[in-house]
Amino acid sequence: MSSAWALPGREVFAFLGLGSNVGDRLTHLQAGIDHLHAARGILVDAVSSVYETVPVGGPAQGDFLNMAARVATTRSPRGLLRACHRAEQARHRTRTVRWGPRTLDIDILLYDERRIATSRLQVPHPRLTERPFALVPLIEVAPGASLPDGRSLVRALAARAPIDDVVMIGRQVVVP
Ligand code: A4P
Ligand code: MG
Repeated sequence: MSSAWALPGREVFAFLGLGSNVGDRLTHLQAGIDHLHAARGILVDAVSSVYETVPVGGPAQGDFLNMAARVATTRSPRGLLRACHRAEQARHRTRTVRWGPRTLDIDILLYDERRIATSRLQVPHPRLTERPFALVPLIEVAPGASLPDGRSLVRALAARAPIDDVVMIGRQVVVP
């Protein structure tokens, strides 16, 4: 039985993308997952493998570790974003340059097949379909999923082929 049943209230599934390219990257990712799982109204249901990826955009910076997580949540999209930001802050995330290096970034990639377009939150993440570093791990935890426009994630990834610069690594983050 899914751990989602432990949540009071109506839960939905959401999919998060995590990235780190500063310091002990794997520790930041695991801490991010642990922090989310400990937050009220969020249960981490599944995590992808961890991938080493070449930075896309921004200044010259170190390679990223990226991964994805499926969470069951009773939080609203904004409430979930707040929890993501708190988890980033717990890893002392700073924001200086756009797309600059970061200890931990947690983005909402998908939320219950919904399309959200506010000034603070766009879901699906607006650059998701351009980015193998987000799509490859996401497909591991959402293999049959589609975007709100009906296009499958797998088809979106195939459109980016050949996929370079996204390499699965051996060490893993675990579900708490
Ligand atoms: N925001 C809007 N929609 C969302 C969403 N779906 N999830 C807003 C999370 N946040 C969302 O984010 C800036 C603002 O986006 C937030 O205040 C939130 O209200 P941020 O985390 O402060 O900064 P950011 O992540 O640098 O911004 P942005 O524009 O979302 O960056 P991207 O597009 O996520 O790109 N290369 C590799 N290999 N791996 C990476 O992980 N990440 C980026 C960041 C660039 N290159 C990368 C990677
Ligand atoms: Mg972000």
